[in-house]
Amino acid sequence: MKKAIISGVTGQDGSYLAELLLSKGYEVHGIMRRLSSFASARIDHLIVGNPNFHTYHGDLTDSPSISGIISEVKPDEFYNLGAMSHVKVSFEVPQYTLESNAVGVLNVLEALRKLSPHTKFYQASSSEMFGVPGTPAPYNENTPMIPQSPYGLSKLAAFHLTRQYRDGYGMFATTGILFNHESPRRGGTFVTKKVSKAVAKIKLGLQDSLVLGNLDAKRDWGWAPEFVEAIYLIMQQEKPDIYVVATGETHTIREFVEEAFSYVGLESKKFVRIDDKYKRPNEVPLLLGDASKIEKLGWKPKMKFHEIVRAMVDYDLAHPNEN
Ligand code: NAP
Ligand code: G4F
Repeated sequence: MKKAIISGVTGQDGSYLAELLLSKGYEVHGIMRRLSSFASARIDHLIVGNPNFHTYHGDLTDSPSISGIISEVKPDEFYNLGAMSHVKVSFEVPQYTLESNAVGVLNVLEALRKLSPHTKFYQASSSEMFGVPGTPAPYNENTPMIPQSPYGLSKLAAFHLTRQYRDGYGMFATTGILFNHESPRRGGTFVTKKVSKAVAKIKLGLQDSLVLGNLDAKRDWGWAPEFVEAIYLIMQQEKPDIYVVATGETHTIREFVEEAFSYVGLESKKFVRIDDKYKRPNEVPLLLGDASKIEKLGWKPKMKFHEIVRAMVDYDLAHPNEN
């Protein structure tokens, strides 16, 4: 039985990846942070009565906790999905963002090198590492990266640390540069979930308006369960490498908002207000990915933009009071 550690197992991707690995017969070890309130809603169904699923308290910024789990489990695969993943928040907590997303990755790589060098390592890289206005799109593995946020910078540092451990120590340290991917499990402060939840609540008479920031930015939005299949595929390759994972289609935030409102028969302009407090000091105006490299391995996105919007709104209509 293969053993995998997932950092960030309580997050959107971590929960889907845990399900995928368990379905493939893995023993899955998830790292969770201790918080003052419960944060395990996405994995509660896995924790109860599942002999192959184990959780540990740990934090990427706490090196002893990470090396302790690695030396105990000696996993075949380590999926590093844990991160302070909110771009706007990273401007407010830049030091912590770099500590968890960059130094945290160093902590994992060093622990693997010393304690479990046979372990394959996956780093969750991000399309937010791109971002120079005017760069010709679509972006691929060779597009220059000049990040526009502390989050993007932290992910670029981690991307290069992964490369250095691959090249310098010969470790299986691989990475996917994932463009935005969404699902009903998306955190409520990301724009898609904020919109789908608000549209559902407005439709049900539980909310009367939706306040947003920049509606002009464009994002390449995919479906999270499909994107974790790409993560798994990247880890199963013979050699570590770099892969862009994207749909190759881009839409403005405004289009997402209009699609969601019109799906429930409402006009967005009656409910949406703009407040600068949701805008960022620096914005990435356009994200559009070219996933032809991973598509050669057999991965292809299936869910279309309007299906993603509708699936998220449908879920929130059925669960309006869920966080
Ligand atoms: P998410 O829902 O925000 O989940 C992030 C996870 O990381 C949560 O489990 C969180 O724990 C954990 N975490 C945060 N700080 C940590 C720390 N210091 N130590 C250990 N764990 C920590 O993010 P996601 O959407 O699943 O994304 C997964 C990964 O892919 C992240 O690294 C993200 O940056 C990256 N990524 C995401 C996208 C996307 O569109 N979703 C695109 C490209 C890259 P708590 O539950 O305790 O907060
Ligand atoms: O949903 P967002 O917060 O996602 P963003 O910044 O693109 O980052 C996500 O995708 C990255 C991959 O490219 C990941 F690495 C990262 O971890 C995260 O998952 O914002 C999307 C767009 C931005 O242009 C933002 O300015 O929506 C715009 N926006 C407009 N109003 C808003 C809002 N974003 C948020 N979060 N909240 C708003 O009210």
